[in-house]
Amino acid sequence: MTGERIPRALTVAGSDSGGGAGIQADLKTFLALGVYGMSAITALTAQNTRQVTAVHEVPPAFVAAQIDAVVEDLGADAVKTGMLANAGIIEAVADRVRRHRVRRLVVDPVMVAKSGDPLLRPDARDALVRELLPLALVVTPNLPEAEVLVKRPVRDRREMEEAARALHDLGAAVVVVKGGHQDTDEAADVCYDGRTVQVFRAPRLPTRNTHGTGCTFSAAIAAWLALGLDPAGAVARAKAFITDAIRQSLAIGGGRGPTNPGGLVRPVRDAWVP
Ligand code: PXL
Repeated sequence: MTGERIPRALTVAGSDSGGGAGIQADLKTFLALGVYGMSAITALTAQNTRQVTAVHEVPPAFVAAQIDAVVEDLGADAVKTGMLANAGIIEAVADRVRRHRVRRLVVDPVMVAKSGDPLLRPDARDALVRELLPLALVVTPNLPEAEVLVKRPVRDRREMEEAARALHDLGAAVVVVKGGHQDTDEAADVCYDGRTVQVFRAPRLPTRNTHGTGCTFSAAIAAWLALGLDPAGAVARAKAFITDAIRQSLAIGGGRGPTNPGGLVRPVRDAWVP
């Protein structure tokens, strides 16, 4: 393949040394969906399935340099953001998104790891709302993140819909409030595009190995946008992809094991194993 026809996606996110979340999950997802993946790393986390033991934040100017390097040469059909760590990095990323006129931006407003460890400084929440939401084509908060962003409880379907409308009013074109943290038999996500509310449903799967779920989901949306789908089509297919990745999640490590975006790639390996 040459040039323009190769779909390319960039993740601007943190590194998870355990390989289950962050840029590692994103790049695996891009690969599984046939999209060329690139990364601008915002922070290093020393992390496993149990906990985050250390965080090393990258200077904002170096995050910007990574984005410039890849966008000015390789180009990006879609960009996603994950862990952004602090307000300085958020401002640098927003500046680059504006400067490079990134249109297909997926913002995953990452705040805490599955282990409960913080991934965004609390004083950076306002910067996320002010700087990045207005640039987002799609934003994908889970329930605790939605509550922080709209500053009120988000528990049931009605409150999810209200939060989606509020986040749309704050500037995000399409809002997906994810129902994974609900205590229901289904994992139902509420999607609002400024006109209609759509609900994307999947069965709740009986596993505790869901480390990396949000990263994999938002990366899959970015991949499908890079492949040319509209936001609703990208979200629908990403929902199916994350459900499969959770179904094939891996019971490794002593804590919450990772989702498996590579699950569908395994038949290729199996074909080569003697
Ligand atoms: O799932 C959120 C997330 C994002 N980015 C990094 C992470 C995690 C969760 O552990 O480690 C780097």
